[in-house]
Amino acid sequence: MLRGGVEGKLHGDLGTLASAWLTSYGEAGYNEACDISEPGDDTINLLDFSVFAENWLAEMP
Ligand SMILES: [Ca+2]
Repeated sequence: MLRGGVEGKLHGDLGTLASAWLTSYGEAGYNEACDISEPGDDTINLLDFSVFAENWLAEMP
């Protein structure tokens, strides 16, 4: 599975994260681009939201 860094992933798209929320690899709705926690764990959960929120706040002016 490809794993990029956080850069370029989920750029401020909360809806994308929400639609994949609490899914795991292979499940309907799973979106690998949302697995942004490091290391990735093939599940979209609070760890990913935490990374997302940090990036989101970091981008605010
Ligand atoms: Ca994850």
